[in-house]
Amino acid sequence: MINGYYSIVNADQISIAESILVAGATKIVQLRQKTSVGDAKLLSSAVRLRALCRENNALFIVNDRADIAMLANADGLHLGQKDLAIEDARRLVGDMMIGVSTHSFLQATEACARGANYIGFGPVFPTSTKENPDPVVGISQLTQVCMASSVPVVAIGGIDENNVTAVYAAGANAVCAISAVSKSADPALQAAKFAKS
Ligand code: TZP
Ligand code: MG
Repeated sequence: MINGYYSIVNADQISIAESILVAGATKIVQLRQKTSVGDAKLLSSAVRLRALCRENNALFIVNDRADIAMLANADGLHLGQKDLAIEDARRLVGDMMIGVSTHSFLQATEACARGANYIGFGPVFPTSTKENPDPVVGISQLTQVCMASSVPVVAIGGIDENNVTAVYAAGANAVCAISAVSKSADPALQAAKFAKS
C-alpha cells in the first residue's frame, strides 16, 4: 500500500487531501502539523481525514503524535529522528504501522532493523518546505538506500514533475511532494503527475 503519491497535509488542508483522494491520485495521506493549532482542532482534523481515507481506500498516517494517531484510529504513526524511539512508540501504538524519516544510509538501515514498517528518505533535492533540512542526499544515496531497505521507501524533498522519473528509477516505492502539490492551482491534477508509471 506504500506506493505512488504519498500526500502530506496540515490541519488547514483537508480539502486539498479530499480532492486528491477523490481523484484517486493518492492511497496514503499523512497529517503533519508543524505550527500549533491546538490539540482539539488537530484531533478533529485527524478524525475527518481518517474518514476521508477510509471512504477512498487509503491509509491514514499521523506525524509526530502517537496520542492523536491512536485517538483517531489512524493506520500509522510517522516519526522523525528526534521523536520517540521506534521501540517506545511501538509500546504505545502496538501493531499500527510506524514510518520513520531518515536522512542517511545508516539511519535508514537502523530504522529497518528496529522495526519501521516503511522509511522516508531525503531530502533528495533542496527543499524550502522543511525548516533546517538535513543535507541533500541525492539520487545516488537514494538508490543505495532503496537497494538495502527491507521496507518500502518514500522519497521526499524537492521532488517535482521534472525529477520524479529519476526518483522512481532509483527504486523509491512512493514519492512525497509537498510544495509542488499544495502550491498548485489544481492539487489533484498535480498529484496525479506523481503516480508510479
Ligand atoms: N522531510 C524531508 S524534506 C521535507 C520533509 C518533511 C519537506 C518536503 O517538502 P517539498 O516541498 O516536497 O520539498
Ligand atoms: Mg517529527
